[in-house]
Amino acid sequence: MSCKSHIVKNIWTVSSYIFLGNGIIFYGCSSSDSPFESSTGPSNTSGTVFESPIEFDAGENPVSIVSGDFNGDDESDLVVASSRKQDGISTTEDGSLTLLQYTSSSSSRFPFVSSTISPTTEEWRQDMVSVDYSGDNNTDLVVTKTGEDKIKFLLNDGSANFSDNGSIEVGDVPLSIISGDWNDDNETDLAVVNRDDSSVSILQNSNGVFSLSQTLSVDERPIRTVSGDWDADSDIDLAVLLRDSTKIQIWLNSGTGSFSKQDSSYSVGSFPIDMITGDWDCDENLDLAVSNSGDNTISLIFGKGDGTFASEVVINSGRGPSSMASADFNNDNNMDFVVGHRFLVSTPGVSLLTGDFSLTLSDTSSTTGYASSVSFAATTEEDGASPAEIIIIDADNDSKLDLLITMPLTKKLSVLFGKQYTGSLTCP
Ligand SMILES: [Ca+2]
Ligand SMILES: [Ca+2]
Ligand SMILES: [Ca+2]
Ligand SMILES: [Ca+2]
Repeated sequence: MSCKSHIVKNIWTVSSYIFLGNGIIFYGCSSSDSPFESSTGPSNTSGTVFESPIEFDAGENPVSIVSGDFNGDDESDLVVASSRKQDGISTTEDGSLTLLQYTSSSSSRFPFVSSTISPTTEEWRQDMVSVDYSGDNNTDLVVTKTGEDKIKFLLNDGSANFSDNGSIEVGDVPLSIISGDWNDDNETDLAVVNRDDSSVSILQNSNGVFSLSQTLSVDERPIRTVSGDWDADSDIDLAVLLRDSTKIQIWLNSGTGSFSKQDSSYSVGSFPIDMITGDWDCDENLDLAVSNSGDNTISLIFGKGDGTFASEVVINSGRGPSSMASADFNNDNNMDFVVGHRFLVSTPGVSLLTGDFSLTLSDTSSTTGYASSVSFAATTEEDGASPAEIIIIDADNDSKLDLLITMPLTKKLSVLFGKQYTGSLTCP
């Protein structure tokens, strides 16, 4: 189907649509960049495992979301970044940050008070991390200025007031960023995935000032990196997801924050979108999971604890899997997966970009260890809308795990309180 035959929801056409979900961008309309096409609409199942969505305004194009205690009251707050508008007209609303501060005096079940941090010029803030990089125990923000090939530092004064603390150049089109202490000096460092020059920039922190310590040269189109101690030698290693070669490269840390590429790489499915890490089977070896939007699967790649991984275990995810999050909802010491889905619903002449989300529960009687996924509505919108990023928290302290889902098309943060499962976020 040619691009021009699509009419995407509201005013966006596929050719101008820039999907800014969770570190991934769909540009233009080549077939490999188009969202998965489906003939049936999104799920309308709601109010069963999770309560029906409650939605809050979250900026012009909410994509990435982080939590952190930004005002020093020992409660977690949230920041949602509006990445870049989808109609091609840049304004200063691009790159705005919506700060949601936990407020104990609020009677709301979602007791967060919203305010907006606006940049002075339009910015493409594709991804961010919340971290105390300056060492004063206040949680700061580091955001990608993806259109300018830079990383921007926003320093927190301790009362959730953020000031511009400069920027640093990285590679071409920095799509995603993670933090960790690569050289074990108790200062938080950064790793930035640069999609268009196939590199990962390693930035080391010295007294709150960052410098480029290494540039990892990877295969084409890196889109995501995650960190963990893959070889159990107490330093933090990296895994890099490569979209075009559909594989994961492993980079082990020498202990000083210098990374070396391992000979073995690990295949994933077609058109991978997101990668997360965790210990899926609770054997104390960290594992990886990748959503493959081209073949509607999740690749589970189990770590052996020696820096190597087993070949992928493939589970079915339902159509157009993109963002992922994990927790043990059913308390069987195997992690379960929440997956955001996005797809075009195509009928003759018209396509709607939409989506939903799903829960895939562990099931020891299954050969893959997982039951079939069950889909739910992520929004109250009749046509659905495609989720960007998902985080799992217990927002109302009832021990049932809740979901926060950013919805760029509807400009909302969707909150779904857990109903059925008292779960845990990590292994026991
Ligand atoms: Ca460090
Ligand atoms: Ca290691
Ligand atoms: Ca494991
Ligand atoms: Ca489970």
